[in-house]
Amino acid sequence: MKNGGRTLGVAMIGQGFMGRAHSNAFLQVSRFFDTPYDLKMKIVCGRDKTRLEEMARRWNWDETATDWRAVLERNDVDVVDIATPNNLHAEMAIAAASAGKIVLCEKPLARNLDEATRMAEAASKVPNLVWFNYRRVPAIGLAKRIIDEGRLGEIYHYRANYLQSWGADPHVSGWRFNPADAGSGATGDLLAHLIDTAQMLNGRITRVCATMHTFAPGRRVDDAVLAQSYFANGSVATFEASRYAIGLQNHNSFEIHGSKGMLRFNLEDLNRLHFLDAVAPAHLQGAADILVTGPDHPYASHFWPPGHIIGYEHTFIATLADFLNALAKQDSFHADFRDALEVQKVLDAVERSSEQRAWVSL
Ligand code: NAI
Ligand code: SOE
Repeated sequence: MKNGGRTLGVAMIGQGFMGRAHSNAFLQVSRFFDTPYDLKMKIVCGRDKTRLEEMARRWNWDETATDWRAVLERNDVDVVDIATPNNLHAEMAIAAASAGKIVLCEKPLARNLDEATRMAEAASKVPNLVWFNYRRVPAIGLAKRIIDEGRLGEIYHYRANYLQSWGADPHVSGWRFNPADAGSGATGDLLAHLIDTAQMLNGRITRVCATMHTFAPGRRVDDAVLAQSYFANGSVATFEASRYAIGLQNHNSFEIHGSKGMLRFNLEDLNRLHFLDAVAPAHLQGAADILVTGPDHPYASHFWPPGHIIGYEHTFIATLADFLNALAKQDSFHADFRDALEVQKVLDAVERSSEQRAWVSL
């Protein structure tokens, strides 16, 4: 923390995968970044008291609670972080925003467009963040810089895949397979990330034509989704997200082709970005394999010396650091609830397109 910073009391709801990733970010942010606030990890909130106490001990939370509504009434809680299944995001975020708290929420923002619209409206009155953490992968930040510098020229193709395989296990279960809890399957879970990254890098999506598919007999959410799209800048896209991509575990990737070059990224090798400069002399052309750990790369000065690679958890730390700095300066922060609402509009169009077997305009 920089001298003279204010203290923010944090309460986090949810003690699963994201509960751990966020706890780590709250703990680490001021170790890697100068932050304008001192974060106090006040309360971790969930349903299982025994597991909560173990979680609090391990991750340094002061207290535990099983009633998240009571937590919102506390004056020593300034920030409410929502890391629960998708069905709880709307109720919790709207209540937290109505209580005047700073609201952080996991993706997808909601189960559907109606919930997302109400959430964005409620959160418009308070500082807010959505954990689209892949925006803070340094290589994706560098991709954004390369595009903004005009080094790809006119964009022709945007191609992105989020390919996992755990859904193909016939014994797998949990809230992600219940439409009432999750909203959708691969669409809300994985395509949401692809759309957020795509709209950040390449602008607004204007039309989609999609197919959602379920492989597992009796399963009520989609296992895979395929979508063709147009962007406002005239480029065309294909997106594919699957939980049945046997052989791949967390293959979140994109390739972008423009008149002056190409970019290629894969989260399973997250420290690297491939860039082909098509303006270079023909005999020198070939994709450069850039190790995005500095110097002069996003976040590099905050983590380790050049060549000392970072991991998944750093994307949450960097997201939080950017948010706190924007909050102190009263700057806008992205991705916020409005950005996530724009993602939800695309997901809604994807669902309608798949149902109607037709192109849908946004
Ligand atoms: P999880 O199943 O590991 O954890 C969910 C937690 O919510 C559990 O601790 C559960 O006890 C708690 N919970 C459920 N109902 C509750 C209630 N009524 N009150 C309080 N706590 C309750 O799920 P995971 O993977 O952590 O996912 C949570 C959210 O994070 C989802 O929205 C998911 O889409 C998102 N997510 C985002 C990721 C990212 O890349 N940004 C990665 C993984 C998940
Ligand atoms: C599971 O499919 C999951 O954990 C998603 O919920 C996350 O959003 C994604 O980042 C990784 O995979």
